[in-house]
Amino acid sequence: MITLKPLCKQLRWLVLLAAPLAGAGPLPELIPLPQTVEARPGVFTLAPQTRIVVSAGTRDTGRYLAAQLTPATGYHFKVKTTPGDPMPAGTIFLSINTNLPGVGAEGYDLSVTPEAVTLQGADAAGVFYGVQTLLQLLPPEIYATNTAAGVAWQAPCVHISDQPRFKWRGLMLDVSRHFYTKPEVERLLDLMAQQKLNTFHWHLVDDQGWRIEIKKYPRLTEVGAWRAGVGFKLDPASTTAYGKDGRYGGFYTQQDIKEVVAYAQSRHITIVPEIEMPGHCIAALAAYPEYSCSGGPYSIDATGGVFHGAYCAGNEATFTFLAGVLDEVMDLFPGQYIHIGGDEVRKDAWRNCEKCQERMRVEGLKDERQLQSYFIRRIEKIVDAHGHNLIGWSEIREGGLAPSAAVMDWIGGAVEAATNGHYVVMSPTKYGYFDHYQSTNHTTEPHAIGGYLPLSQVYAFEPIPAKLPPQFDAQILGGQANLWTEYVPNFRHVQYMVFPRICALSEALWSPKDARDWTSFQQRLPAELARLDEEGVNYRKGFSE
Ligand code: TNX
Repeated sequence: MITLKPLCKQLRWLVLLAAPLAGAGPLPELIPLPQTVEARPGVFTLAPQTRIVVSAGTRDTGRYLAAQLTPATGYHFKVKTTPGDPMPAGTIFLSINTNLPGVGAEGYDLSVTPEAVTLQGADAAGVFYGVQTLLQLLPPEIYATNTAAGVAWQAPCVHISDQPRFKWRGLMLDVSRHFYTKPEVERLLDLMAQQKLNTFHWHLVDDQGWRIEIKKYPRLTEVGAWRAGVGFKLDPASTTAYGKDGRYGGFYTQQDIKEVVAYAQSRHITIVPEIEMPGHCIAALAAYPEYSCSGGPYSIDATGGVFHGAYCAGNEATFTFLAGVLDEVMDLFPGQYIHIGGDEVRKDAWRNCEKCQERMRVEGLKDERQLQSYFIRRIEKIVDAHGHNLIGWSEIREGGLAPSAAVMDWIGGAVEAATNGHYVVMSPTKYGYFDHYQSTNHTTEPHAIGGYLPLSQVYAFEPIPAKLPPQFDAQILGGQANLWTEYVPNFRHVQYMVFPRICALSEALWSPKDARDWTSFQQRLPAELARLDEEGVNYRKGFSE
């Protein structure tokens, strides 16, 4: 009988002999592709005694790394400020170095050698993104939620120098059409951070539901957060978001919001809250019909029809109400931008409203488009006075764009806004609408709103508009994808719509333009899908379209 012991010894010897002789291996399969990657010979091995050594500004990320490594390895890594004497083999050093050559904000320099991992970030976010890359260098099982036995926790030796191309790398989630719980939102933030995205646009209110507690106006959530059923002709069993009384819905308390904001911050994600106005506001009007032109009544209807409701632009009380709402929202969200919607405002109600018409006469506004501009400018003053900036959908340009506003372009206007000195975030329907189908064969897909957005097309997303004169490139902050959720009634389904398209988005927003290559992306994707498998993400299979 052959005993295993001598065989193991022999193998170990072979490995030791082979390691220094072997040349650098193939390039690691990273998404998004870093700015530069240089493969070097050898491997770094995680061992139970591996230490994470942190210096000023990197302790949180050190702890985050230790926490990420524990479930799969079963090791509890020490996070220390000194390496210890003697320095144990396999130390991971995290530090901030503001003078890294060729590396700017959110960038990092990562050097993996057989003895140590040295990760320097240009700032705290850079260290965090370097950690994401380090995790990708390890076997995919590192993402497992339970101890993975028999895995050699090795990372290939490399030198990586990396930084993002764009500073706004976003994803929008609509929690109005369907509601997702706080842990689900936090899970999405985790997954976004792994893709090096840094902006979560939280579409908190719309016609079908108001999802944020506003203490001054409690009916917004008492009434506005609930509707008779799941709606949109969906199977009632497709969701679990039912209240005790059987109504469909839910909302986040202000305490919830604070916790989600902190959770996002620890993952270097800024949350941009969206409070829709002057349209897409039926849920608010169901609670407070006095801020509409007609006085109501309104009820929340989720049949997927077209809505005609808008806040009354002639009534001063409307602005008092919205200022009260925004005051609380701005206290909760520390980020620069407050999104006020502004899309698809049906002007019928304003046309038939005496107060709105009177407002137009007094202010010298020649049509309802200018009344929309007046509305947004008034809100802009409220937002600016609190030290934030306003951002809104393409339509906020109607009737003249508010002076300090940024535009989120979904149906055009980026070039005009950018050349006039406004900041712009690109989220064109053609490349960034994750509510669209992932295949032309609808029989194999869950029912979606329509459209067709395959992975290859997301990958082709170029945020700088072709027609923009290059001197205005810096006005384009970046881009994002939007997940509208009329037909996405649960969080597993959210994952299905987001993954793997978010991987293509990530590379479009992070990697150098010239480095992008669809063939190479397809070759690297299976490794990413293996990571998603380990962490139990419900991504769409069959990604070749
Ligand atoms: C348009 S995109 C909307 C949303 C819908 C979406 C469906 C935008 C600013 N508004 O209210 O959910 O189409 O694709």
